[in-house]
Amino acid sequence: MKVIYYNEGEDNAFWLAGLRAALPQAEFRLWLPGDEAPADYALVWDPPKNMLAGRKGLKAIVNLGAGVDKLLQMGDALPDVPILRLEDAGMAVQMAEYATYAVLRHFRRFDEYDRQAQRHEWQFLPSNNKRDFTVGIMGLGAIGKRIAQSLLHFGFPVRGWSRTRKAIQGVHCFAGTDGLEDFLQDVRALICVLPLTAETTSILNQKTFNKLAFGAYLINIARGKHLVEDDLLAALSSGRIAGATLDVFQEEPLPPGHPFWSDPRIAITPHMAGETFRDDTVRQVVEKLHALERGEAISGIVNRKNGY
Ligand code: NDP
Ligand code: OXD
Repeated sequence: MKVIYYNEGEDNAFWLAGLRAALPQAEFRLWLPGDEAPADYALVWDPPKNMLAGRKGLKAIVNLGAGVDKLLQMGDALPDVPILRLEDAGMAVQMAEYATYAVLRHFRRFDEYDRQAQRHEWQFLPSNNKRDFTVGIMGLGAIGKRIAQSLLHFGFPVRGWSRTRKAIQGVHCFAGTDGLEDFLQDVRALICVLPLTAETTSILNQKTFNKLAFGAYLINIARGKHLVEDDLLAALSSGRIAGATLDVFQEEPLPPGHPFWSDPRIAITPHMAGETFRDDTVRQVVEKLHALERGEAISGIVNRKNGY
């Protein structure tokens, strides 16, 4: 089995060593521009277009991440073979840690206590009532479900929204465009963990914010293009949104001088909510390659029409 590999921004020697150790019978090679030699599989994260465009003989493409938005931007240039994506692969627990921390920080008013402490002020603030503090999760896939479990553990009322209806114990589930308005109604903290598709682009906009409880909190850990950044700035000015924790941005790295940097109500992290750990990823990729070779049914196949 011949496998070409391209993993933007990662330590290739480290990753290739892990892949070769886990699947010694395969020939893994780092793809370099001009390499048109045959390959059965391509393992990729953010590959240059000419790695895959027009390539013949591939059996499948494996995306070394959860989101396939960048890959699918290649459109018809992508070979017409199955595209597989990572499912959890160690990311879900990290995303749950991140989202839960952000919800708790806002719920327990830690940012306000921090600001008081900076002013050497010792003062109790009225606590939020958990029963009224509904958390809404947009996206109930591998990651959204894990986030829901984590928040349920702390006793939050949890709502979830997906494209097709789900039944998850303890979670009030909503589905589809028709279910969006009811899902958003009175939500106090909104977490976005949707894939970026034609339907979900710019979904975090003024209309969405207006449906939430006044003074709601926003957590976007999906993609920057889900958020209309000017609408967030306006909602912060009016008080409709009290604050936000953002891991992803329209432009990454977030440009110097971007208004988000200087707004104390916005917590910023550099797209680190769910790191792609090598060993979890290698384990999952090897399982998927084995299943493909044996012609077995496999999960995590991207539906190109749906965009995820
Ligand atoms: P999944 O494909 O497992 O889940 C996606 C969820 O979104 C599903 O519940 C799906 O509904 C729902 N969904 C998709 N389209 C719509 C729509 N139009 N309306 C309502 N719901 C919709 O993805 P993952 O949970 O693995 O990952 C989600 C995203 O998180 C990734 O695409 C990526 O962009 C982002 N991510 C970010 C990371 C970071 O470090 N910041 C790390 C990892 C992922 P249904 O269940 O009906 O299919
Ligand atoms: C992913 C990511 O989609 O890291 O895997 O953003």
